[in-house]
Order: sequence, then structure tokens, then C-alpha cells
Amino acid sequence: MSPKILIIGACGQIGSELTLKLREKYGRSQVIASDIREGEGELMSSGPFEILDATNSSELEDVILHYDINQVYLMAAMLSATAEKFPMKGWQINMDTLFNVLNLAKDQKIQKIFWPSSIAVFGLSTPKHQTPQQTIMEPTTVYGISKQTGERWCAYYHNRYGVDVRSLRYPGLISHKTQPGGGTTDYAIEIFRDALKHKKYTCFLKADTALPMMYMDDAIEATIQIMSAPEKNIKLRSSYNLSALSVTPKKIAELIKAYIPEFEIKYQPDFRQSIAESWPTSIDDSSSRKDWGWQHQYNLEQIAEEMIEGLKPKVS
Ligand code: AKB
Repeated sequence: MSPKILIIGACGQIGSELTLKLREKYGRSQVIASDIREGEGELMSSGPFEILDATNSSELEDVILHYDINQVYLMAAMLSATAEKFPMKGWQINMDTLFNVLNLAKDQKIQKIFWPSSIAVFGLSTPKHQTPQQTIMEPTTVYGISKQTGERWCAYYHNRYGVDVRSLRYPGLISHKTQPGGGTTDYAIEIFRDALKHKKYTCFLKADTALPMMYMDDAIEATIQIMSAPEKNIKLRSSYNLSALSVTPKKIAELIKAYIPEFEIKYQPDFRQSIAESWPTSIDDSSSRKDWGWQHQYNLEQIAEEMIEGLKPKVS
């Protein structure tokens, strides 16, 4: 069956790039973008768009039935830093949207779901380096708790009702096309924007805070790859570890200086420092590599070049 796709959260950092890539792959009319607000530019002009509040199950069902949707990518979420400010709202958005999609799949109104998890499922008691796929998970943030809980529900809906749900634990994602919103790893994008615009940046994490990171093109590729993999290859229905690099603010600043020698960085850690310190510094994603052939492409030097070149026209 050819996929008829609904992207929820299509205006967000991942959703906007994913929508364009899926339209390129499957055709414009096969991919319906949706969000609670209108987007801009190519996202809006390249195919159908619906205003949709996915916490409302009947609104969601109407869109699914109207377009004859068979696959949903649920990219809407409140991220780690914002959810710490609005804990109940974060929990409600992250969980209600997931249950609404899982229940439609249980009732066979959707055939396949992608739902992103995160490195935020891990906590202080997790081994920090090369964090294994199966390990202690005691997340300390609302976002992390919602992602860990979501993983258990995904596995439950698969085991109990046969729902074909696939998931990745995204690391911090670096991209220049759409601004991120409310994450702890957002500094890795802000630093490039501010370097080009102001030649300086005040980082909200300490210089040596290492976190797992990945270039957006790799993350999009992984998402499409896991969704296209034969069902028998998907052995984990909670979520797969996914990894590319381990990065510190200091390392990114050094790379930026090669392009902008006057660039200056200051460090003023805030509440996001303790979130970052509760997460792994690097991830073992050998299950993804073995089960469905994952391989990342971009190293940090290539990412820095792409970021500088991609942002130059936008900030000048
Ligand atoms: C965040 O920083 O909250 C996200 C994530 C790691 O899931 N980018």
C-alpha cells in the first residue's frame, strides 16, 4: 500500500524538514502537514496543510479519515527546557497526542506510527558513556519522564494490539533551516546564529558539557529508514538508541573560530546545566546499526561547515 502520511507538528524543527523530505520521496499530495499554527515558506506551498490540535482525538480522527491516512509521524512535543517551566502542560501535550495516535492505530484507522523518543529517557543513574540500549532509566525531567512512559506504552500497544509503532531516541539535533524551541541542546544551533550575527555567544551550558548530537539530515534519514524497514527487522518496540557524535560547547566554539576568528564565547550556565548533566555524554546505538542498518554520515567538521554556509544568507 502506498503511504498516505500525516505529519503532526510539521512546523517544528524536525517536522518541517521531514515533511519536505517525505514529499520529495512519496509525492506532494501523499504527505499532509499539520500543526496548531500555520507554517511558512516551502512547507506551506509544497503540499496540503491542516491546522490540527492533536491533543483533541476527534479533530485528529477527522483529518485521518478525510485524507485516508495510513501513516502518522507524531513530531509534536514540548521539549525538555520548556516542559520544566510548564510541567503539567508538558505532560498533557506529550502523552495525550501519543495516546490519541496509538488508539487510532489500535482501532485500525492508522497502519504505522513514528513517534520520537529522546536521550532524555536516561538519568543520573544511567551509565554516562556509550549508554547501552537496555540500561537503568531514571529520568529527572518532565520531558524525560513523558518519553520513557511513552516508550513503555508504545511497546504495550505493539505487544497487546499489534500496533506497528517505530521509535528513535533522538540526540540533540543540529540544523539551520528551522529554529529549535525549548530544548537543552538548542545551544548547538544558537551558537552558530550568534557567531555569524554578533561574533559572540553566551552559552547556557558549561564549556565541557558533552552531549550526544547529530546533524538533522542524518536524523531525517534515520527516521525514514526505520519507517521503511521490513517489519521483521524492527526488534524493539520501545525505542532505538540513535547516535552520531559526542559534542561540547568548547569544541563547537573552536570550530567556529576557524571560520570567524573574532568569535568570542562566554559561559553562563542556567537551569539547563543540570538537565544536561543528567543525560549521557555518548550513546551505544549498535542495535540500530544491526537491526535496520543505521549509519550516520556527518562528522562535526562537516556539520560546522554546513551550518555556517546555510546560515550566512539568513543572518546577513
Ligand atoms: C531537548 O534538548 O530537549 C531535545 C532532546 C535531546 O530531546 N533536543
